[in-house]
Amino acid sequence: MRKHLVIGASGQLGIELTLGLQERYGIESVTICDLRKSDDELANRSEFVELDSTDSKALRDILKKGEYSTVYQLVAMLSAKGEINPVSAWDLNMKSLINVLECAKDGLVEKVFWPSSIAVFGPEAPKDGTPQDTFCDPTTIYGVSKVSGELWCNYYFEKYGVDVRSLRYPGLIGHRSLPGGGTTDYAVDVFYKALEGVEFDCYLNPDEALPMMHMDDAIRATLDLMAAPADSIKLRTSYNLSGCSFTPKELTEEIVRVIPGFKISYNPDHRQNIAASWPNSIDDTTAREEWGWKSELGVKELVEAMLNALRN
Ligand code: AKB
Repeated sequence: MRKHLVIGASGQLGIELTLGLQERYGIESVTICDLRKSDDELANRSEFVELDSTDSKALRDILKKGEYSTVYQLVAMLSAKGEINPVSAWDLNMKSLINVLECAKDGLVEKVFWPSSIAVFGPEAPKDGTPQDTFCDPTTIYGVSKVSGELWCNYYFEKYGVDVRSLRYPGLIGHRSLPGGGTTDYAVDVFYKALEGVEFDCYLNPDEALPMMHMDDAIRATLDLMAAPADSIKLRTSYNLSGCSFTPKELTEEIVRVIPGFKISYNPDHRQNIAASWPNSIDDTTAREEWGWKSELGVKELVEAMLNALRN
C-alpha cells in the first residue's frame, strides 16, 4: 500500500487532515509525524513517528523505505508568533518545506502538499474579492515565508517536475484543537468563551473583516486538490481558496442567535495591524474552474457546526 505521511500532524490542521485521510483512505494508510503526539484519540489510531521536520536526514530515512506516495508538510510558525521571533519563523517555515521538496526531487515521494495562506497578501492587494494574481506584499515574516514558499514550490515543479500542490488557506475554524500563534485564532477561541458563558475579549476591531473557513471545507478542498489529475493543476504556486468572510461583530451576532446574552468586548492589540493588512474576502475562481472547488459552509453553518461539535 502507498501511504500518506502527515508532518506537523499534532497541530490544528494536522489533526483534522489526519481524520480526513483516515476516512477517505483508511487508518492504516496514514502515518503521522510531529515532535510530540497529540492527545486526539482518533488521530492517534494511525501510526505515529517522532520527527523534527527541520532534520533533513531523519525525514529522508522515513521516506527511503518507499512506503509513502504523498507527503503533507504542515509545519509552520503562524503570523502573530512569527512576529515575536522572525528569524526562527523563517528558519522553521523554509527548512521544513525545502526538506520535503528535496526528497520529492530525488523521487522518494510522488506528491507533496504544502499550505500557503491569505497572509501572502499585503496592503497593496485589493481588499475585497482579492484576485488570484495580484500584489503579494506581506508585512509579516509569516507572509514573507509563504510567498517565498510558493515560489520554491513552483521552482521545484518547473525545474524538477515535482508534483507539489498548495492552497492559500483563510483562517481555519475547527473544534478538535485550538490554533496557536495566528491572527485569526480569535474566531476559534470565541466559541469556547460563548459556551462557558464568559465574556470574550477580542484583540481585533469589531469591523475587521477577514476570510475564514470551516475545517470541513478546508479538509475537503485539500483532499480534492490532491486527488485531482495532475494536468488539471495549472498553478504550482498556490490557489486562492474562499470559504466565508466575517467581522468579529458579525460572528458575535450569529453566536448570539444561538446563545442569547453572549457578550464580547474589544481591546485591539498588535494583531489588529496584521489583520488590517490582509484581505477582507478572497476570489477563488481559478480553483473553482481548474479542479472544481466549491465551499459549502457559510458563516451561519460554521457557527452551528462549531457550537454543536463543542457541545458534544
Ligand atoms: C494566521 O492567522 O496566521 C493563520 C493564517 C491566516 O494563515 N491562521
